[in-house]
Amino acid sequence: MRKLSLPKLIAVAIVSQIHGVWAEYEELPTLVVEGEMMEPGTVSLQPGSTGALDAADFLNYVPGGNVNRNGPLTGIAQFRGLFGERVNLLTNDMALKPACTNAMDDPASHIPSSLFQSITVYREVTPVSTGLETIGGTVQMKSRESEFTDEKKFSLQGFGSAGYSGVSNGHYGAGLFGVANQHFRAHFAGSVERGRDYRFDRTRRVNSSKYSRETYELGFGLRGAGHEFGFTYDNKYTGHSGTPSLPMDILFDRMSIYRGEYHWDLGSGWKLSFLGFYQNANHVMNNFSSRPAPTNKKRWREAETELETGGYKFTVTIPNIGPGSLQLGFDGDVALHNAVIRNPNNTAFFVSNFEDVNRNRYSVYAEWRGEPFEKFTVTTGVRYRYTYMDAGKVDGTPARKIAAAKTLRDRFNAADRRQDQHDVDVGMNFRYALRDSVDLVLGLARKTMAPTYQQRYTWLPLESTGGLADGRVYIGNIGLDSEKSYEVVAGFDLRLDHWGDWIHDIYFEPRGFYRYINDFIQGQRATDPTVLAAANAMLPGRTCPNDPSPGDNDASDCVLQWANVNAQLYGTDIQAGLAVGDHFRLDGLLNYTRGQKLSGKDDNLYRIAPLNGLIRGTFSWWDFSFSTELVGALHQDKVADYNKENFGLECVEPALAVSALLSLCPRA
Ligand SMILES: [Cu+2]
Repeated sequence: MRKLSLPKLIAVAIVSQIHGVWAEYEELPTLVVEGEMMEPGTVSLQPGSTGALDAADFLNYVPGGNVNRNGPLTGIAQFRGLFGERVNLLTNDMALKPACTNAMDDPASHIPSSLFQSITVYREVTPVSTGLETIGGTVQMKSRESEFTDEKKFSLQGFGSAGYSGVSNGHYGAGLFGVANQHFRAHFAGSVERGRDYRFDRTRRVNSSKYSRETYELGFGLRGAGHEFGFTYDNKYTGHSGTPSLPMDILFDRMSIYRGEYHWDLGSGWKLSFLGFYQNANHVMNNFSSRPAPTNKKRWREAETELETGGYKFTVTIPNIGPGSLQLGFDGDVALHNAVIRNPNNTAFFVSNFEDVNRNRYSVYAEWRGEPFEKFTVTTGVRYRYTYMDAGKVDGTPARKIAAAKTLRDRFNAADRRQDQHDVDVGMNFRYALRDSVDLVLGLARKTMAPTYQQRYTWLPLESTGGLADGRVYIGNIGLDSEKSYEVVAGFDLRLDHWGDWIHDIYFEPRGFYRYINDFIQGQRATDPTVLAAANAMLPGRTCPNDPSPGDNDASDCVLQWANVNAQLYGTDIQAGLAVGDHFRLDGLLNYTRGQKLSGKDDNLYRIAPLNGLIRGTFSWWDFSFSTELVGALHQDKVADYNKENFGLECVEPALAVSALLSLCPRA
């Protein structure tokens, strides 16, 4: 945080986009990134000014990271090939959830980029202490807030930023105003973002890709005599915003988040900590306000979803347990989901998509960190988690008119919908300093994840998939088992101060990973005749992307049912860089992931990012810095057959883009 007498800072971002063929991206993110090592094995980026719309874009700047983008304000985190809820995404330490059944309001996009502070990922095995379910790693995102100072005297803190992007005629403004001294801090922050449909080739536009969002946040903190307390209230309103790869667009999304934390430093290494949050959200999406409405008025749909959730985490750190310290934790997280689908042209029509669905998790863990031998550090943890899930009885117009849909409803209502899951996670990381400039690293883990509520409780074949965007309809499977992942990560960190007279600050940090997932949950072609009959009656003439027999009035190849299969993922991610002379540096990333289904018919996993990388050159002089980037991705031909993924190929043509940013910052 820069301390200014008033928000004097005006950040001017000149974004020049020379070439943008990567249709999946509305704007190419352009930013100045300062890489910073937090602790060995973690990467944290702290961007300066940026042309990126939301925090999800910063995932492209961490090794192994990627974004599944379904709209300008809808990005879903992908890390080493796993995405969505498998990635434990934390926003200011909270596991926020989307209210939307298709994750239109995914937490990866929660923080507007102008209020974004940092993103952190773990490059070895993600420690079990970082979250309840960390099968796909933990991504920690932080927003800007007021900070304590070292002085008695109060000082003002501030920050302001504004920008414009040409492709969508978009503009944003954001600011933070705060006061703080050594014992007290308080702030108000807010942002506004607006943009029209993304245009390309002069006359063409992506329908619908406009966006509109307003946020504000109030926060304060107290500190003294080893105690620290903090509270924030965060409000977000998203208006008409497009999600072109999903069947509907956002009409609105209203979200409130309350967060409290307390830390007590008892001295000599003893620490107590508590974090609690409460989130509620109300969301409506439809298929007729932002995109061309279906000509058949019977096909108009509007869905309203509600979310109420909260979580807590107690930790105690005990020093001197052997040559290290032990952290014990107790955490819980409860969520209640409701969703109903309607047709504004027929007030009698309804489908209770999800009715009082609970997904509650309660967990305890122990994690030890220490240095048992010289130059050899270990982090090792074990976590037990109990997951409780249940759903209320459902109904809907199709179940009153279609015999097969009635059977599905009655079957669902008669089933034992309550499910209890007991799972154990283990994670271990070893780091050995082979030489002053070389660390060897090794991580081993077993991680688990209980099914999502969509995977269990989608009772009619519908496109409620948490944002898969594959154009298929899915039916749930109440009896699904938890996923079990067995993971190994290995690599090294090479760091050299100097190489010759000119080259310095050199780093080269590759990692290789392999993961076998037992009971991996994905869609399989539905075979249940009742499900297929219901789909045919509900969706007459339904075709889906790459339907092998379009127009045959047979929905069966568009209907998938969630199932446990076995899968493996492996790959590598590398980050490297060096500085030349006093003013120039080069940094780069390279990511490769391969995902395969192993049980049944051979297949690739869905939506795995292709081989991709970036190279960034930065020229700094006085307080100016100028960066230019080269972003590239290869064609992805290892696509999933179960949902005929080759439909999306034109979105991953080889892309080459150069972007530039000039940022002007005052001396700190
Ligand atoms: Cu939605």
